[in-house]
This record gives sequence, structure tokens and C-alpha cells, in this order.
Amino acid sequence: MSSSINTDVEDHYFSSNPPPKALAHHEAQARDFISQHAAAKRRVVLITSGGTTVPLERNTVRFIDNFSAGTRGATSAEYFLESGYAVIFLHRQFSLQPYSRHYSHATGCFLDFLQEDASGTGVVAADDHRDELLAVLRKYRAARTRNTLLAIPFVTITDYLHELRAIARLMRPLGPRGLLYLAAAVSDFFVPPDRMPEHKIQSTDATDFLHEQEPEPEPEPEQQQQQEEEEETFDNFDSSPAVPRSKRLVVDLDPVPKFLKNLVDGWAPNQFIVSFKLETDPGILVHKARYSLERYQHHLVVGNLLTTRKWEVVFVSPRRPDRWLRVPSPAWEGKEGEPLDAKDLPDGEPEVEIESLIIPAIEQLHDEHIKSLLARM
Ligand code: 9Z3
Repeated sequence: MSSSINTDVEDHYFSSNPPPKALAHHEAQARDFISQHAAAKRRVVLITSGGTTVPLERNTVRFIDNFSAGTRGATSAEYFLESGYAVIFLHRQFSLQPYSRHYSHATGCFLDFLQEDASGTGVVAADDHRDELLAVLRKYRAARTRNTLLAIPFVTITDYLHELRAIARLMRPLGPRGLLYLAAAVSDFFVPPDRMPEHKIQSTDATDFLHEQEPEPEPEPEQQQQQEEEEETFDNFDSSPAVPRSKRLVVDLDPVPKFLKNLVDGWAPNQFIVSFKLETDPGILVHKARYSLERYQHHLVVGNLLTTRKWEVVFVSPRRPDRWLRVPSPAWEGKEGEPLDAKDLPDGEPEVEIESLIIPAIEQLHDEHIKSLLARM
């Protein structure tokens, strides 16, 4: 059931959907970063994080978004750095970032973490945040000094795919030491360029006169009544028959081609590839994760449910039984092996970040991957 690379679809998609303006600059940054760490024989992970957008207009006022704050990606980046990896953080612009995530989107305002110094002429960390801030600051500074964190932003699904392909290809010289950790929430549907209007979609006919040669003659009263009746009954199979189709915004989306097989076989062969599967229905999560693994033949699918994603995930990998990772809590003792029920979750955030369990477990699988590939080389 495994799928095969379709290079025609790839060529068509990437030639008809223009790359982001900064692609060449990002490629240059990634090339330097990768060669520095390849020379040091350091492992490099490409983390994708946050949601991709689907613009409805070229000059984009409206867009469709995919759910993700970027918590998974930003938190994972910190644990990968702690484990000695160099991290390329391909993230949705303005989503959560490693280290600053502790303060940027915290409740209240980042100014709450500051206070005036004793002399009243300077600013220092607030007393009750000083220790934590110092610990985070040290880790952040270490990543800056050692140049182990490269952040690259994307906005749209097209930006994302161009950046992903370019960086994955640049990672090839790393061989099995490269890891792709695909946690971004990626749109499955998009508006292809030939159907995307240049300007903002209008909701009234106030500007129609600009496009009309001659104004439409006023209809006869009888004709008008008939037109109105037609509009009212038109398309009335749904729950709002009073709104004629001409006044609705009907969005017609094409499927985004699936490029995971191209990534696995063409862009990043030999690298260790981890994808995430997000579902809302607990009954289908493991099945969908295994389906994805068999279809794309990569190394690991991490399954998670929207409601419980900070509490548990499931590892689905070839030739191994499914493995649930769950943050410790007395609330689910004796319920191993089955998905948590969202209504059983304790209030608030988990005390342990689940990424602190996910990353060491992935590192172990990555070790095995490196050993088995290097033995064959
Ligand atoms: C995930 O499943 C991520 O864990 C979350 C993280 C998006 C749930 P947050 O950033 O959320 O912590 O708020 N990412 C993958 C989502 C996705 O689009 N997966 C595709 C799919 O499920 C496959 S690549 O079909």
C-alpha cells in the first residue's frame, strides 16, 4: 500500500506556486548552519512548527488557518538542544519560539516579569521570576553562542512546502545524523494560483460598475419578482435558503499534493523522519497513524488528539507495538494502553512537559537508525 514518488506532481506544484521572497536567503543561512554542524559531526534536527495558512486572495486579507500555537515545536526544540542537537526551527511567523515561549504568550504581559532596580534607574527581573528567568536566559544564550538554533519563518502552505523541500535537500550531506520532526499543522486543501483573485474579495456589488460596460436595465416589476423568487429558492438544500448563492462566499479548494513520500525517498533519503498525526476522534487515531506510516514508509508517526495532546501521545513505528507516552498523574493509573478521556484530564497544564518524554524516546530511535545505516555503509 506504500505510495510512490510522483515527480510530475512535484514539478507542477513547485513551478506553479511561487516560492517565498526570502527563500534564497533562508537557504544560504541553512547551508552555513548545516555545514558548521556537519563538520562537528553534530546531529541536526529540522523541526516544523505552527500552522500553515491558505490565502484566499493574492493581496491577502482573508485566509484559512490550521490550528497550532507552536507549543509542540517550540518546546521540542528546547529538549533537542538540551540533548546536543543543532536545531533548524521552521516555524509559522509569530508563533511560539523556543525559550521566549515562556514569556511571550504568558498570561498578562511580559512586563510583569520585570521590576525597577533598587536605585530606581534601571530594570531587573521581578523577584518571583528571577530564578526561572535566569535558567531560561542561560540556555538561550548558550544556543546563541554556539549557533545551535536557526529560526526560519513561513506563513502560507506554499512558503512552508518550498522551505521544507529546500532545507531537507540541504540536509542530505548529514546522512543518518539528520532528523526531520514534522510537527507543523499543515493544510490539506488550498486555492491554486489560477483560481486566486488578485484583490480582496468583495462582499457588496458597490464596485460592479467598474467592470460593466453598460448598466443593466432595471427589470420589469414582474421580472424582478420572478428573479427574487428564483434567488430565494436557489440552492435551498441547506439550512439557509434565504441567502442566495450570489451573496455567499463559496470557497472551492483543491487538495494539497501529499509530498511525504517525495521527502522520504527524494529530498532527505537516509535521514530519520518523524511525522505527527493530529485527530479529534480517539477511535481512528492509531489506525490513521499506521496508515500514514505504511503509505510513506518513514520511521515514526507520533499520534496525538487535540484535547489530550499535552498529556499523551502514541508512537507508531514499523515492526514495533504501539507505544503510549503519558505524563505521570494519579488520574490514569490502571488505564494504560487506551487513549485518555478528555473529561478525565486534571485542570490546568501538566506539571511535566510531554516533550521531555518524547525527545529522549526519539533520540533513542535515532541512535538505532544511525547505527544500522552506518553499519550498512
Ligand atoms: C501535530 O499534531 C502537533 O502536535 C499539534 C501541536 C499541531 C497538535 P500546538 O502547536 O499543537 O502544541 O498547539 N502536528 C501535526 C498536524 C498535522 O497537520 N499532521 C498531518 C495530519 O494529521 C500530517 S503531517 O494529517
